[in-house]
Parts: sequence; C-alpha cells; structure tokens
Amino acid sequence: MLFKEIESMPRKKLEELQLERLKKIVNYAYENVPFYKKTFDKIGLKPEHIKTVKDIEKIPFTTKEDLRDSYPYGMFAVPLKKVVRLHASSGTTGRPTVVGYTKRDLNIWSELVARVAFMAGVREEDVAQIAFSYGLFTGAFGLHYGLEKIGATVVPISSGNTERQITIMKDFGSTVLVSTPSYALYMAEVAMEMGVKKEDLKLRLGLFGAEGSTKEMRKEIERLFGINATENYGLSEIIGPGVSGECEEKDGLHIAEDHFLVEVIDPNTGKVLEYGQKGELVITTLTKEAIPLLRYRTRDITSLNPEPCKCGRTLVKMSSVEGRTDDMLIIRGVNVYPSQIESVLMSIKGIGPHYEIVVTKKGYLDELTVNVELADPEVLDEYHKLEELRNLIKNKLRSVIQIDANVKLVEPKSLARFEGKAKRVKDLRNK
Ligand code: DLL
Repeated sequence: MLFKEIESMPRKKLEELQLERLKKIVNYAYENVPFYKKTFDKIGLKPEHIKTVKDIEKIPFTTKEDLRDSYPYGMFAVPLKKVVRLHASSGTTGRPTVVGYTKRDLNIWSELVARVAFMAGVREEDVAQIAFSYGLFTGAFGLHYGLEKIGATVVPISSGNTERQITIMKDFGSTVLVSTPSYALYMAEVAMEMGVKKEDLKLRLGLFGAEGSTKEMRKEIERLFGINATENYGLSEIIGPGVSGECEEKDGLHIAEDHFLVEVIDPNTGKVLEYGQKGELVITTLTKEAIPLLRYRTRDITSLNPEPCKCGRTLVKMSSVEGRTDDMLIIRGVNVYPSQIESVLMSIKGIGPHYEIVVTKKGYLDELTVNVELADPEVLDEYHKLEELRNLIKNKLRSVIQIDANVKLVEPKSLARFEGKAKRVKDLRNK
C-alpha cells in the first residue's frame, strides 16, 4: 500500500476524519460559492446543521446542469489567480463543464492517482505508456502525474496513431498500458495486423478507465495482450481519475474515502440506498479547494461493498459501473443497459468484441438492432452457420434483456474503432 495509514485505517477513525472534513467543506462551500449559499438559504439550511455524516442528506443534490449553468467559472470557490490548471469534460451534449485545480488540488490528485496505480500493481520499475488523449480531458494528465509520483517511467504518447503506439510499445519496452478499454482492444488488433505478437512485447499490466467495460471485455483484452487488466474510475467534476480503483483482488474498486464521501441513491426518488443496493453514485468532495462539490450526482450506476477486503484496505469498494442513468435505453418500455448486451455478446464464440447498438422507431414501435462483427469472415459464405449463430445471439439476448433484437452479422473490421471513449450506441428515435 502506498498510503497504508489511510488505506487500512479502522473504519471508525476514517468516519471521524470524514465528519471533520465534511463540516469544514460544507462551511467552505457555503462561504465561497454563491450557488451553495443560495441553495442553503432557500431551504433555511445552515452549515452548522451538519453535525453527523448522516446530516448530509439535508443538503440538496448538485447536478451536471448546475455546473453547466455556471459555465465557465461560476462554481469556483477561489479566484482564478489561485487556479493553476483547467480541464473540461467532453461535453458531448451541450456546454462542457469546466473544472479547475489549485496547487493543493493538483498535489492531492496526483497522490490519489498514484494510490490507484500502485494498488493495480504499478511500480517504480515500470514503463507506462499513456494512450489517453492529452488535453482538456483529465485522463492523460491525471495518470501522468500519478505515475510519475510512483516513480514509473512515463511515455506520454497520447492517443491515436496506433501503429506508432505499437512500435513504441515494443521498442520502449512498455510494461503498463494506460487507455480506455476500447482503445486497448483496437491496439491489440493493430498489433496483430502488424505481425507484433504479445511475446514481442513486455506489456504486463493494463490500467483501464474513463468508460465502462464488462468483465468479459477485460478478459478478452487480457487474452489478446497477455496482461492483467485492471480498472479505475473517476470523473472530471470530482477530480478526474483517482476516485477509485481495483486492488489485486479485483473484486470492486476501492474509493478514496478520505477525500470523497459517497452515497448511492435511487435515481428516481433520490432516496439514499443501503450498502449493496444498486443505484446512482453521489459524491461529496471532502478536500477540493477550487471546486468543492456537495452531493454531486454522477449518473453512474453502481453499488457499495463495505466488507473488509483481503488486500487489507478498509476503504469501501464500488462495483464496476454498470452504465449511466443517461445511457440506459428504454426500449418498448424495458430498461436496457448497453453493458448487458456486451456481456451476452462476449459470451458467444465466433464473434469478435466489436459491436454496435442501433435503436430506431418503426411507427410507434421501438426497434433494437445489434450489429456484430464476425471473428471469421468465412462464416459469411455459409448460410446455415450464419443463421445458427444469429439465432443463438438473438435467443441469448432475449433471455437477458427480455426483448427481441434484430441481429446483423457483419464482416470483420467493418465497424468503427475507438481511440478514446467508445460510442457504440446510436439512438436514432428522436431524429
Ligand atoms: O473519464 C476520468 C477518467 C479518466 C477516469 C481516466 C478514469 C481514467 P470524464 O471524461 O469526466 O472523466 O468522464 C467521467 O466516465 O461519470 C463515467 O460515466 C465514465 N467512467 C470513468 N471511468 C469509468 C469506469 C473521466 N472505470 C465519466 N467504468 C464517468 C465505467 C467510467 N465508466
């Protein structure tokens, strides 16, 4: 453990620390962010009303819309001269959200990423190739400083130019790959095309994050590269990567609870759920200076596991994010997460890990089409085999998502590949 005292702190002590920090941050947010003063005053809430951790439930949620409405700097608790770095979320819909960091925030951030990377198994001897895009996205810079803090040798190659990635990976002897899972998958394919075998590489560990991936998908990446694939999680609004990550047990992602207070709520009612129940993750930053956020709704669906971990860490674990409340598809009234479809596809032999989900409307009826790449192009010429495979996929999908999907088997390498976060879902119903 990199920070043993914190990571294996007795729960009682950790909760005391959280309460002390919570009181401080609530007061700080109230005094320095007009948005919070207004929110509190509107319901007659005063910072001193927060006397226990449970009292946090008195505080209204903060949402992505609140951040967007205050674009660009409205949620900052410090003057811009104290802010030494800006990042922004991708902003695929509407305005991006801008996040700032003070010097202290940056120090904490790199410490947290170092913690996550160490927990996954990165050591000083490692050569870490960062194939996230450097820029406003928090992924690359976040991992960069965290890995340097451990003392690993960082290769800041950024994303894209995939053949060059593979050449560098081979020539520099990269042992750790940092990327989205979908980019890792693509890289493995390009390596194969270039005739570079896993034995030609020194790669042993993957730090994957920034998007969801099923266990099955990570297993496939492990097989292709011959590595140990680990997962880490975070979001720009809260800090970036470093919020949580897997330890060697790979049975959930330990949350840095000394800096983030987490709750899981029912996304429809806002009710706080028990440990183990699945719902939306809500995070309160306990130490952020530039943008303190109270009860921020992440839209990510997960559950919390407080059981002591075999690794010795006492920090609560969150399960892998199953999906986002805003990428859940409602098809003919049934809730479907793309990850459910991915799990089904990955369990079937003969198809590759590349797929696309398309939702359309025929009259009043929603239609779900799943395009899947065949692993072997020969099958395309054999009608029986093709039909058999298509039916197998259809039936398995029906048993899991409870609706009928059109399944189209397409040629290998005909679907899009991704260098950053994958976009595998096309919902064309409102177009
Ligand atoms: O993706 C931060 C990050 C970078 C995390 C690199 C890990 C590694 P944003 O661009 O703001 O920040 O996107 C945040 O990405 O709310 C999740 O929906 C999703 N996400 C991030 N990590 C995971 C993960 C970065 N391990 C949003 N599993 C989050 C599933 C993830 N989803």
